[in-house]
Amino acid sequence: MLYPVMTESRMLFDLSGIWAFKTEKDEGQGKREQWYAASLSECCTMPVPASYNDIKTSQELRDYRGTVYYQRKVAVSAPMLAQRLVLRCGAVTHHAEVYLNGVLVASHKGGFLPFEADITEAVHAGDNLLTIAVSNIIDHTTLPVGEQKVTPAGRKYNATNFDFFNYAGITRPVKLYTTPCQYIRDITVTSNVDFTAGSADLHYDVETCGEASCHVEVFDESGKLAANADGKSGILHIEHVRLWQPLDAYLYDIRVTFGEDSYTLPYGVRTVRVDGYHFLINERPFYFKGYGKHEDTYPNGRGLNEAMNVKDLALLKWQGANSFRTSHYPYSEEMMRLCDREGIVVIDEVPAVGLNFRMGGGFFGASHQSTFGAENGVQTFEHHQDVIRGLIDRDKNLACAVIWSIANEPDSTGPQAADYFLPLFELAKQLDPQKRPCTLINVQMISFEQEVTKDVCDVICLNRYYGWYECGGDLASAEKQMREEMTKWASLGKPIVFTEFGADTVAGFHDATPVMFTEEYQVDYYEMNTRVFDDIPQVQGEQVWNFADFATSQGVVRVQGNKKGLFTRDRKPKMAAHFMRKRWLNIPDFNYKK
Ligand code: GCB
Repeated sequence: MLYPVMTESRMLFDLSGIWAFKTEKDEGQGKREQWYAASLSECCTMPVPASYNDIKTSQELRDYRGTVYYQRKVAVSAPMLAQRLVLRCGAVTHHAEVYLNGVLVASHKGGFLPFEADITEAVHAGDNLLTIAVSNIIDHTTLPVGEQKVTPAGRKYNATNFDFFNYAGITRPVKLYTTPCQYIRDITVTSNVDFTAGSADLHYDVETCGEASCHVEVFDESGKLAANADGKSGILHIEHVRLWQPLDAYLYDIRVTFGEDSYTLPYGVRTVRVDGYHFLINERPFYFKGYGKHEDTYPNGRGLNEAMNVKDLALLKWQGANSFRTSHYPYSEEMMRLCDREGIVVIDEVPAVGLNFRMGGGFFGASHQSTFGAENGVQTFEHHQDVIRGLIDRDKNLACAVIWSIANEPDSTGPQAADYFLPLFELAKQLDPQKRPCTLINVQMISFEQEVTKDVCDVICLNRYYGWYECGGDLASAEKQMREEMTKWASLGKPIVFTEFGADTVAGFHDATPVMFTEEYQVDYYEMNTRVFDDIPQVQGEQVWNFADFATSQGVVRVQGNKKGLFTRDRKPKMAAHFMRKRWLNIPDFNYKK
């Protein structure tokens, strides 16, 4: 799916701004009263994009469960009507119904991927009424997974089966764009690099609608033509290719012309593959240094915050890091394009979190029950396939995306789990034109012996909390146990990346002896963990949990949110941020472990 851009043939309108907003008094009220058919009455203001939860002050809105309505007028001019007109939502969390002039033009399930609707026939000149109904309901059929529950006081609520606040709303930009009626629908590019000759062959494939001739040109960053070809698919040969490298990004512009339509795709040329226990980027062993993150800022919630995205990457570079994981859902296209431009390496994750009723349920709010059981278990398989399709379709051309993560910490043990996950790995492999490595993020509770995906994971990704959930406050025992477990994983001979390890730390808590929750303990925790990593050749990366403190649902294990950040929620470094900075500045991006 192409990201909407302005070209000489395409107009682009960003509908970000203040929209009218209204919550329902009881379930289904909006539909019953057809709120989408006329201007909303008794509504309030709401920014788009943003999660709505923290924008006002009431607990009612913060903890709202159900459907809300967003509305605005969209003035359409004659030049827009002369073309094909598309409405595109970057992400609406978690379900959207989009109405134009009272008519349903799109509905979409899943809160973290884009969708669009051709509205050429549905608009007219002048003002059009655009309404988006947004539901935040999570249950056994959604990703992430949740459960519908009722408080003792009788309030229905979303019980999350995951450790982040269930932010909702129109969280990414809503845009209108035009194309000629014969248009470019999609572009797919893969590359073969000849490292000896210093050249590359880019295989391209243009999906179009209509009949016209197709021409493709590649420009380097100075605007010089590097290659060109005719036809909807073919090969573009680039001499003296400049590769996209971690922290040294280089993006070519691939300009496709099809009849009257044109589209420019930024594209980084790089290769990625696993060789033994090395993770090779451009044939050199890469060492992952970085974080699990969240899209989480105040008061935007999960709403796109481009200033913070740029800031976060600046802090990442300041720390000597080179990568992060999009835990636990696909991040905005804007962030991914930024990573492509800045050379940040990304483990790209689908929103498959909470698939672990048997073990996680009670901890975050949902119930303990059989994860894949026919009656009460997750019913997400089809949707899981959809989000894998959607993510690969969206990010397939990005150089920054180097691994697909199929799920975070699922109940990946037993034959039912194998039946569920193995086909998903196959699907990702089959869909990805670049055939990137795939992984599943293993939770500490699923042992080496139990893990059913370890043979199909190209990279072993482990979330481990030795010294926190396991042997908290006793780092000597934690270290002993961790070393014992690691001998098993190392025996696989595959690259191992620690995708989570961390300790809750309240900024400003100090003690002369390292006590849990103090900044001193967080430093000691990281010191112990990284000492173990350094002793194991197969460990090819470390991503701390978490980049910054973040919002969660309330509970006795969370102190105004999860406090495992190296940075506070407003991005001030804790002592451990300086510790990791010192460490990472001394670890090269390539060839750390021979
Ligand atoms: C995990 C989860 C992550 C939590 C983290 C924690 O294993 O993957 O979502 O936030 O632990 O802090 O407990």
